[in-house]
Amino acid sequence: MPVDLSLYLVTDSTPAILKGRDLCTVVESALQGGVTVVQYRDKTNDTGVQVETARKLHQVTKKYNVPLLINDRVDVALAIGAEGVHLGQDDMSFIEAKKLLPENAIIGISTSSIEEARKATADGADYIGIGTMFATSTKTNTKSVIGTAGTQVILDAIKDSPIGTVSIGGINHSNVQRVLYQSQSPKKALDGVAIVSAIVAADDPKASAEHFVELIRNPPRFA
Ligand code: TZP
Ligand code: MG
Repeated sequence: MPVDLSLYLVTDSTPAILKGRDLCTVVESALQGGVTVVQYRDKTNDTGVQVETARKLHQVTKKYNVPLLINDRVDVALAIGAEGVHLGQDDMSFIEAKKLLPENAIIGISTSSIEEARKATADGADYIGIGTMFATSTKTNTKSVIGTAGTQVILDAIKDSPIGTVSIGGINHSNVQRVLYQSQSPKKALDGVAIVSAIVAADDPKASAEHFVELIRNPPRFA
C-alpha cells in the first residue's frame, strides 16, 4: 500500500474546531504526535486561500515525510503538487481525477455502501474512507451512519482486494479500539482511522495524536 493510513488526520477550518488557532501550527503539532497522513479539508475558504493554505501545509507535511491529500479539489492538489486527493461521491470521478493527476498520485474515495466500495475498488482507488462510523457534529450532512456492523459488511465485500481502508466519523480515544476490532471481517480489517475534532479541536493536538498511536498499536482494552 502506498500510504500508511493508521492515523489519518482530516483538517477543518471552521472556528468551532480551529478555535482561532493557526491550522499549520495545529497540524505540525499533530504530526509530532504521530499522524501518518494529512488531508486538507476546507469547506470554509475560497480557492485563493485554499491554495495558499495547502502550500503552507505542504511545507509542514514534507518535513515529516507524510503525504498531504487535498479534499474535493484536484485543481488545488495540482497547483501545489500535493501527494494526492480525497474525493467524495459527488466530486470529480476517480477516472477523471486519474487522468489529470500524476501517475503516482494517491486517490482516496469516500464510501458508505457495498456498491460504492466495490466501485472504488474496481476503479483502482488507493484507499476508501468508510463512513459515517458514528454521528458527528463535524459533518451533519452525512448520508448514513453505519457503525461497526455496517463497516464490517463493507470490508467483507472487498475482502479480496488489497485496497486501503479507513473509518471516519465520531472516532475518539474512547471508541477507537472498538472501531478497529469490531469492524474486522474475517479476511479484512481497517488500515486506520480518520479523525477531525478529536485531534484538531484538542487543547494539545500532539498529545491527542500520541494517545491515538498508543491505542492503535496496543491490543484493545475492553470487555
Ligand atoms: N466524513 C464523514 S464524517 C466526517 C467526514 C469528513 C467528519 C468526521 O469528523 P470527526 O470530528 O472526527 O467526527
Ligand atoms: Mg467532497
